[in-house]
Amino acid sequence: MKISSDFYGKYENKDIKEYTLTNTQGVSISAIPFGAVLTKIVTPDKRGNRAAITLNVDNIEDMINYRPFYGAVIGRTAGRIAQGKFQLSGRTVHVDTNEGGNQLHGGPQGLDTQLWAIETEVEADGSAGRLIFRYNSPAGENGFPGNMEIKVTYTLTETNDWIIDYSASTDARTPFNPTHHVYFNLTGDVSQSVLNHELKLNSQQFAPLTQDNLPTGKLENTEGTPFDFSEAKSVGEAVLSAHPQIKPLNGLDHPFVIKKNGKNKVDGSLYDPMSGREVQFQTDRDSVVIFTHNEAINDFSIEGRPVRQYAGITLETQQLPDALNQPGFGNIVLEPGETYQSRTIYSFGLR
Ligand code: G6D
Repeated sequence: MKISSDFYGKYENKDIKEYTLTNTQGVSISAIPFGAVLTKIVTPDKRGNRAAITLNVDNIEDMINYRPFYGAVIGRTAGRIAQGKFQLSGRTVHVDTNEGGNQLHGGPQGLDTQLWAIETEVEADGSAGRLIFRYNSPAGENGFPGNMEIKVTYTLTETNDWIIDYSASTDARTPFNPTHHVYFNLTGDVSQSVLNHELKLNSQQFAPLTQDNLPTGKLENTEGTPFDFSEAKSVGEAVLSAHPQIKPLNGLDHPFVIKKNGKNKVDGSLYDPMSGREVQFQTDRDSVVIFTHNEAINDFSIEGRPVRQYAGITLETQQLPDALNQPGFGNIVLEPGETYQSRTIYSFGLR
């Protein structure tokens, strides 16, 4: 395991470095302290050709100006909070809104817009390397109560696992439901779409959305619908369907409830038959939001090329979005004295 660092860009007059962990299998992950943004994952395909398998902007300016969330840590709460409000300890909390009167992905100054402290570490036996990010989010930031200490660790192992560990504490009751917004494109070429990727999910229920992309609060069975990924099938088969939950969005942007099948079991996988690359994931969270990058983007380019529709797909593990306002979606409130802890593992392989 090797760690290297290089100049990436400037933020508020500070030099921002990009840190890269590279294992002896030719897999590497890179990230920067701004937003704890994962700037690249490189893996070999079945012919041994290494290429980036994630969707990432080219520079910090595009991250700041357009905030596409590519590769960023999302929080304090992932997804949307309806009307930017919720009940907590018997009162209504109003948080800062940033999308049509709702709060999206932690608000206008979400965790993806903050400068994190970074430390690096390599296991003495070389079996793993770590990028450790820390950020203290003050009470009132984006309208949330509680001073929070947040730590996110990216570990790359010699067995090709990328492990994301989140831990956090607060000095006042506050919601916390972070996720990671990595987009995968396993072709290694972002000018290709992900529609031929095969997705498998250990899920039998999804959360339908309102017109504002908020969960309606219901959970529906996937069986017999395009949302059924219990057997691997192409992303395109779902995305291009005429289903009333899919057609208006031009694709998927839906939470899937993960059916728990014990510890250390795979919760889902994404496979690209052309390159042979596969990503399997496992998580201790209850759901995964699958977003298929349903629009082309003209605001910025990647390596000089426009960003096409379906350029990537997310596997955003989290508790169900808008849980604060949806009875039955679970409790995401962190108590003072408690330590929040969660883990998601993405494992890279070939078939
Ligand atoms: C998330 O669910 C949301 C999308 O609606 C949003 O557009 C994207 O992040 C940036 O996955």
